[in-house]
Amino acid sequence: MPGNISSVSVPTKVHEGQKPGTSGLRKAVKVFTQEHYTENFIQSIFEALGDRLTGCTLVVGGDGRYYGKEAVAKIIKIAAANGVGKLIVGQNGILSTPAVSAIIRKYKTLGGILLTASHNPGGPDADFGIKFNCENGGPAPDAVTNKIYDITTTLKSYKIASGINVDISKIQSTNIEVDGRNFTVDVIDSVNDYVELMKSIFDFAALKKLIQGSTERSAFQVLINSMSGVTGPYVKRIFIDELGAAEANTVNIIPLEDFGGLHPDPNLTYAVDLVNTVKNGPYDLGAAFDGDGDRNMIIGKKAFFVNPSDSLAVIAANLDSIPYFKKTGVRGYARSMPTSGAVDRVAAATGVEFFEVPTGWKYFGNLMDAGRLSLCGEESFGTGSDHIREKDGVWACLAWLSIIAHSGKSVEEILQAHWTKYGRNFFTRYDYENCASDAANKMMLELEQHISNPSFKGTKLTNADKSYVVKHADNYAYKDPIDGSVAQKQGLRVLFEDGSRVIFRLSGTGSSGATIRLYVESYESNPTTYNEDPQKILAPLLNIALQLSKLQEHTGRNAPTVIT
Ligand code: VG1
Ligand code: CO
Repeated sequence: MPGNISSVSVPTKVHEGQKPGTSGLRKAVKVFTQEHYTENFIQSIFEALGDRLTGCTLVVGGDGRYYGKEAVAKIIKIAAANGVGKLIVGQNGILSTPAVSAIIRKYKTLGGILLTASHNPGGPDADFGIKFNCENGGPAPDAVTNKIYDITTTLKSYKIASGINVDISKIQSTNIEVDGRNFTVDVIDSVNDYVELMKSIFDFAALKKLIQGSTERSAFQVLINSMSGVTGPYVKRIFIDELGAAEANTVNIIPLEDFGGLHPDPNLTYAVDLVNTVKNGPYDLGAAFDGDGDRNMIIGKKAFFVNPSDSLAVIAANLDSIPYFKKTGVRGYARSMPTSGAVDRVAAATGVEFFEVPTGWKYFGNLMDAGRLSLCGEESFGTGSDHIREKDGVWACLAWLSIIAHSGKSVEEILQAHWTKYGRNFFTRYDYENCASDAANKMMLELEQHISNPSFKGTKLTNADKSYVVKHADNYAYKDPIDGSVAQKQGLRVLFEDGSRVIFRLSGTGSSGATIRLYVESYESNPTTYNEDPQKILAPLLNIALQLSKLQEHTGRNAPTVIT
C-alpha cells in the first residue's frame, strides 16, 4: 500500500427503507449489494456518531455469513476516510454477537459494527444484516438507530479510502496513513477475549469434571450444535479444548456462509436434528445456538425441552451455582414483555428487583449500566447477564452446566424441582411467518381497535370448559426507568383476571413480508398439571386468541409455521 492514501467523497442517492428493526438493519443480500446501499448505511452510522468519531476505536465482526467479508472491506475503507483511528476486526471477519459486546467493553471502544442477520438464513439468495452497538457493548437504543435512519434519508455522499486493502485472514496490526492521519486495523483472534471472559465467570475445573466424569459421577454427555453458525470456533475452544468434550459431542462447528442451507435458529422446528439425535441417543444435554451466537436452546435427556422462559427462571433461582454472581451479587432480573412470568416468581420469592421491558435486547442495557440488572432473558431463546450487553448462547449453556454440576441433578429434575417450588407458567409462541404485510397490519389494527374499546375490559371469553375475564388490554408502552425514554406500540396485550395472557406482535427482524407472533401464557399451581403438554393446557386460550384476532380470516393461515 502507498505510504499515504487519500480518501474521496462519492456522490450517492438515498436508498429507502434503511430503518433498523428489533435488532439492526436486515435485508436480502441482493438489497445490500445494490450500488452504494451498504456504503450509505455505514456512512450514516459514522455520521450519527458525530464528533466522537474522529480518532475513535470500533470493533467489526460478524457471523461469517455470505457478504460478510465484502462488508468488512467496505467498512475499513469508509472508516478510514471518516477519521476513525482504529478498527479491531475479528479474523476472517468472524466474531459472535456476544464476543463483539465483550470486546467493545474490554477495550473500551466507542462501539462496534456487527455483520449479521442472526437467525435468518444466509447465502446469496438469503439475508444479510448490519447492526451498531454502542460503547456499553449493547445494541444501539432507539434514539441512536432513529438518528442513523434519519441520516440515511438525506445522505448525499459517502467518504471512502478505496486504496486500502487489509488481509483480514491474518492476525496482524496494520498502520496506514490516510489523508495524513494515522489509521490502524488490528485483526484479532476471534475467540481469545471471549474465552477469557467465560473463564472469569464460570468454574471451568468443575465443568471439566462434569464433562469428563469423575469417581462420583460418570461423564455428562453433551451434544452441542452450532448450526454452522459463528459459535463453532468458540464451541471448539471451550467445550473440546478447555472442558475436554470429545469432538463427537459437537456438531456443525465449522461456520458456513450459507449455514449449510439451513435456518440457523435454535428452536424445535429448525433444530429438529438435534432434538431427534438427543431423543434417541445417550446425551444428557443438547444445546443449539443461532447464526450469530446470541440465542440458545437447551434440551435434557431424551430431548426434554426447556422453554426459554423457564430457562431464565431456573438460572435466576440458581445463580449461586455461578462464581460470577457470587462476586457481583444479584442486582435484578428482567424479561421481555412476551416472556412468561416464571422469572417474576423467582424475583418475588427472593426479593430481587424485577423489570419488564419491550422485545429486543437493547432495552436491558440501561438497567444493567445503572447497576440494577444482573440476569435477563427473552422467550425467543435469549438469555444473558450483565457480563456483556447482548444475550449469549454459549454463556447460557455454561450456566446450565454449572447448575447441573452444582446440584448433581439432571435437566429434567431441575425443571421438576423448579415447578414444584414455584408452579408452572405454561407458555407457547406461534409464529406465522411470511404473511402478506397488508393483511397482518390490518389484523393488528382491527384487533387494537377491538381491545381498546373500554367495554372490552371485564368481558368473559370462553372456549371449551375454560373462561377468562379480561382484566386489562392495551398496546404495550414502556418508559425506561433510567433515562425516561418511551417506547410505544410494543405489542397488543390482553391480560386476564387469573394472570393468563395473550399477546400479538409483528416481528421486527424479518427482511420481507410480515411475521405475526402470538404468545400465550397461563399459570398453574396444581402439581398434577406440571407434566402436561403445554399445547393441551393452552388450547382454550389459543382458540380464544385466534377468534379474537380473526387471524385465519385475515391471513388465510390455519396453522403457524413454527410452534415453541
Ligand atoms: C426477535 C425476537 C426478539 C429478539 C430479536 C433479535 O425479534 O422476538 O426477542 O430480541 O429477534 O434476536 P422480532 O422482532 O422478530 O420478534 V437475534 O438472535 O435476531 O439478534
Ligand atoms: Co441472534
